[in-house]
Amino acid sequence: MSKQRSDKPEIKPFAGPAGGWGSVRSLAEILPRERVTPDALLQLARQNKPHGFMCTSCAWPKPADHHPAEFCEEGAKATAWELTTLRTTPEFFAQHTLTELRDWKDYDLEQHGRLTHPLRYDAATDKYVACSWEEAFDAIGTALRPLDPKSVAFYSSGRTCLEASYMYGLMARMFGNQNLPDSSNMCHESTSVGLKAAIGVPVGTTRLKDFEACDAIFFFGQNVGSNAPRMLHDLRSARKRGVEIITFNPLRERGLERFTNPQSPIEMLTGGETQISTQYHQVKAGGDIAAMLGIAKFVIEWDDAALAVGDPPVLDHDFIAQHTHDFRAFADAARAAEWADIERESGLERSALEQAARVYAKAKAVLAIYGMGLTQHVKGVENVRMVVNLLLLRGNIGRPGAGPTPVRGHSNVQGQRTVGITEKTELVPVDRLKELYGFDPPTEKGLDTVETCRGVIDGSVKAVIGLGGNFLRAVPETAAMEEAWPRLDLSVQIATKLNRNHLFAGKITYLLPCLGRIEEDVQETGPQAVSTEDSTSCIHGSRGKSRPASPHLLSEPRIVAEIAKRILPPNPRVDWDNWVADYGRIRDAIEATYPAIFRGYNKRLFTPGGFWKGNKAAERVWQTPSGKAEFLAPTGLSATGFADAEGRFRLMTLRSNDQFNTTIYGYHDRFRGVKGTRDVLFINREDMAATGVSEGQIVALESDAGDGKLRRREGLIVTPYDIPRGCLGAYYPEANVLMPVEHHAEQSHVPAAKSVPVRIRI
Ligand SMILES: Nc1nc2c(c(=O)[nH]1)N[C@H]1C(S)=C(S)[C@@H](COP(=O)(O)OP(=O)(O)OC[C@H]3O[C@@H](n4cnc5c(=O)[nH]c(N)nc54)[C@H](O)[C@@H]3O)O[C@H]1N2
Ligand SMILES: Nc1nc2c(c(=O)[nH]1)N[C@H]1C(S)=C(S)[C@@H](COP(=O)(O)OP(=O)(O)OC[C@H]3O[C@@H](n4cnc5c(=O)[nH]c(N)nc54)[C@H](O)[C@@H]3O)O[C@H]1N2
Ligand SMILES: [Mo]
Repeated sequence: MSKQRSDKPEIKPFAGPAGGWGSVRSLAEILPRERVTPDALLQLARQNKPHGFMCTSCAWPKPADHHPAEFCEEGAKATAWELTTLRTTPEFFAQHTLTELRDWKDYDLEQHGRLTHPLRYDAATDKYVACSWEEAFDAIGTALRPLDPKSVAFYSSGRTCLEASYMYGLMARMFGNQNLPDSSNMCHESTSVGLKAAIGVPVGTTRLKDFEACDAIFFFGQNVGSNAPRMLHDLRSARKRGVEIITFNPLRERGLERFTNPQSPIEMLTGGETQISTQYHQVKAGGDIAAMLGIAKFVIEWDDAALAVGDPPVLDHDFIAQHTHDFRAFADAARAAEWADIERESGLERSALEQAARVYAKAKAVLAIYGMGLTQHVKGVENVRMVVNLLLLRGNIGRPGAGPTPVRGHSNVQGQRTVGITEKTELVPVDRLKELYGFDPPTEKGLDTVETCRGVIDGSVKAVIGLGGNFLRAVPETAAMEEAWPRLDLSVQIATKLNRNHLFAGKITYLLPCLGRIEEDVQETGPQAVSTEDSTSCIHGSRGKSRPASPHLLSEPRIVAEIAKRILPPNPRVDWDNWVADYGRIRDAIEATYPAIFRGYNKRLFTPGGFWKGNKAAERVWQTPSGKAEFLAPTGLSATGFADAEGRFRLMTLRSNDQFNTTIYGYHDRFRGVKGTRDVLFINREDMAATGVSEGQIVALESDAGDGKLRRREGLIVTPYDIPRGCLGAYYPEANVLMPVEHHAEQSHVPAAKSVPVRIRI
């Protein structure tokens, strides 16, 4: 029996600002729903502060001079979600088969509360049953040892701390593979690939202090009000200084329009609010290459004209000559681009792009902030390269207030890549690992997320271990993946709450419950701290103090160590137990592996604001083959990777304001005015008329990938919305069934979740 929501769906425009009383009311709903104890309120006061714990929600940096309450609505929801007093116990599993639970919604599964015991799947009864940790680890070891290492994938989600991530990557390599797919593969991998090729580092070059030095911000495809709300404070202060914020987003996201600071009594009481964007351009999904090329075209042609008459140049020619490569090819491509093509592909008028270009040409220091709206396209890497092209034109990298600022997702997703969670050999200090641990690390490229999906479907992947996350729900092609999953020899999931991935068993299946980051983690030498890296490469210590949800939980480092001991031959140079007894020793090992980044790691662990790992591009040292920052002329104007056709739409799969990825906190997407349902199809009114559908009508979507496979999502409520023609919006992860595995970014393999070709079926 599927559980039902009590709320009746209600969809109507929301007039309020981001933040403000809406965020306070939302908290007043969430805290009682999670039935938290007063301890949770104490924990909230420790959130994102030195010696406190680092929020489990987004990766936005934590300032050294923190506010009294250094958390946002979403961060508080994440904390309450972990500290809930609700529990999912063996008694629960005795009452429900997995077949039955597969009819439950994502919300109902997680809302049932924290997992309390290690569990083994029993095929005879189709139920999970409690087991001992020893039994689980021994069985996992017995199942893994005989397998070809190449057929095993070690997935991880970006929340896992640096310590557990380092051990996990090392375990995989000692086992004999680099099959380390992670959530980053679905997220900012286009950044890691694009920025590395363009400026020699895989991460953004800016820090919080750059918000104080910029005079313009270009903002592409990131929904700050829902997904990184603490940044609203930085944007608000920038606006108060008169900084122009030029936004490109198909949707008018409320956080990008206006914000009332919930921490300012005056703003709260007077209804004061800050306008965030000074220009708002509703670019078509996949239209950013065209939009950025249009801006570049203006700036380059103004420069041509200025030089012709001896006026001061518009471009930074000294910077371009000294620091960049291939400018000419890019500039020629911009000059040659036709306005008709730019307007058609971006969905924006030339005059609108001219307005944006004027701001760019005038600004002395420009930040370019972006998120999934750029990375999750077939041309996602080119989107990122276009951001760099634009910045390079006026030397906007490597000086105060300027630079690319990708907004990372999970709280330690960037850090995982730093400490070896990667399928790519060139990102790993292979010689150092060999020297430290006396083994030959594999050099054959491992499987990323898309390749793991292919492998699960074609049967070449035989075992998947999941360190956090909800792999089966977050990936594309969810129907085929769910069908293939039971063919796995082994499925092991390490998690805090029950999710849909856990409802699909392999031949041998274990569900292992772990401590969350906010909980006290006591090992042999006493309470332990862990660490994470934020979006701006600052590394923070984090100490959990809350009482664990169950006495049977183990920490992630401990679980990894126990599996490692069962699958690897003894190695005197890696004493897993010794590491787990004192996480400071894991940090010493990380420092020994990456001495330049982690110098004095344990000593600097609780530096207010985190300690910075450094960034060569920020110093204008370009670690690229040419030794310079690379311009790249785009190969086309559209990022979608497919042609437009009659009746074919570009579907953007979106997050609501009431979810963290596949974790659904509730059914209230406040900023978009949707309450009580997630079965929404956002569509332009003119497209409704053209398709012959009416408001409130229930329709289906079918994928239109042209590969002959039927992929269908039923039951969507037609919802007229301010969205460019030809584009649709629906919520992730429910829409993932429509995404072909092969519809991914070239080079980075990020599933192209922001322009999925679909048709409406009535
Ligand atoms: N509360 C909360 N916080 C989160 C998350 C969460 O689910 N909930 N998830 C975390 C994670 S892992 C990540 S990666 C980040 C995700 O945070 P975001 O990067 O904000 O990702 P999305 O919510 O998918 O939204 C992308 C935005 O891009 C816009 N967009 C879509 N297509 C295009 C396009 O072609 N061009 C442009 N210019 N814009 C486009 C959409 O309208 C939307 O506003 O947030 C992190 N923080
Ligand atoms: N269509 C579409 N698909 C997408 C996206 C999109 O925009 N559109 N976004 C992509 C992106 S950016 C990302 S990052 C991925 C997200 O993919 P994942 O990172 O795999 O998914 P999450 O939903 O973040 O994982 C939630 C689960 O993590 C577990 N968990 C929570 N806290 C802990 C903990 O402390 N330890 C452990 N071990 N487990 C914990 C809980 O059991 C919870 O159910 O999805 C991607 N998929
Ligand atoms: Mo993400």
